[in-house]
Amino acid sequence: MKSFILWLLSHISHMNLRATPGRSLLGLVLVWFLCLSVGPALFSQSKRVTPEDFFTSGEAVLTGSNCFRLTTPNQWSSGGVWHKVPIDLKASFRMELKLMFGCDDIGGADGVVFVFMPYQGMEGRQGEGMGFSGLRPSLGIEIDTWENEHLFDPPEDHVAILRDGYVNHYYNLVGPNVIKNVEDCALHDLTVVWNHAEYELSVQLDGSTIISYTGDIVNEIFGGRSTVYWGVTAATGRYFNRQEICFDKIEFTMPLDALEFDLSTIEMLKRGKVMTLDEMKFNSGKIELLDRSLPDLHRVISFMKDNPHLDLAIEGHTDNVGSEENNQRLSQARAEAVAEYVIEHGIDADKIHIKGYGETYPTADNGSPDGREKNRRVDIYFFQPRS
Ligand SMILES: [Ca+2]
Ligand SMILES: [Ca+2]
Repeated sequence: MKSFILWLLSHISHMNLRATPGRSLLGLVLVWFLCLSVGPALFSQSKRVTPEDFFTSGEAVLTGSNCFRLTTPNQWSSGGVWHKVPIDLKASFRMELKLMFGCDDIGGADGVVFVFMPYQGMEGRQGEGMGFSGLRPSLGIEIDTWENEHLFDPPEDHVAILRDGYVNHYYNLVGPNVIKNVEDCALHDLTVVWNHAEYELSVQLDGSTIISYTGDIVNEIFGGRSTVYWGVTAATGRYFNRQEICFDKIEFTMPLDALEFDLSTIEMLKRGKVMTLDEMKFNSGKIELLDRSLPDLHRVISFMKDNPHLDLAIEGHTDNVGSEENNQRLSQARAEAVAEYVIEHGIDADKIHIKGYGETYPTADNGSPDGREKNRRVDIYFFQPRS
């Protein structure tokens, strides 16, 4: 559907240049209608996480390919595992993990908290604090396995959504909700879903929704800051359990216009380095942009908006299938397709310089399908125009 819309957009923009006012009006109405029907452009990315994505605090240690022990089965143990890269609450996400709460139901403690907070490297209090108490500002999803009567804990294992490091249920956002015993030596599936459009945070344990909270977390808890770190903390006190976590999968649904190049790429681009847009590929003989090219295009657009003093050079290249002449035309048309998309998204056409190089600059062997795909590419670089 999206490629169809892009195709139509590119044809309509040609139409607007050449057609009568009546037809271009029809074009605009069509664009408006299509934009309404698809809603905001989104980009989904699903990622398996690896231990290198996290750092640990306290007594947490890596124990398997994707698992960490958070606490030892000893008194006053605590540990945390934190994702190194923050997430943006302006985008929706889904995280799948597995938690082990220990083997001792009657005498085991204290529980695990899934935490969002704007700072890295802080540790909350042990025991009933579960490594979360004292972290502020913060949002926490607790799975508490020990009843502390003065905190209004129910006697059963329970879940609640907490804020600002307060583990007392008098101050919680939602809960406490009683759940079945989880101190059974087994790994339990925990899924945390943030629906940015609905402001809804929901939590599933072993496939059932156990708690959800709807609220403007960014403004009400983090004072307008949407970029936060996330991690999991756990602790023991006078009573204890071995508590573990295994990470499985993180899935992000970013609005396209929230995408940016990473910092090292931005530095490289500012220095004028030529970059091949890895995802900017084309089907053989075709000029239409593929859906998977859009995230990189939006990174280019966002870079240009942040660096208005720089111009953009777009260079199209092809493989060696077909005649040289045809490839020359094709490479020019591909560079133009990229330019059109960027211009449609608010970049001044005067700042864009396009050139097609045909098949003259291959970067890979045209003898293999992989090599040919690599050669059907678009290179870009930014430069300071002469005034
Ligand atoms: Ca229990
Ligand atoms: Ca407790």
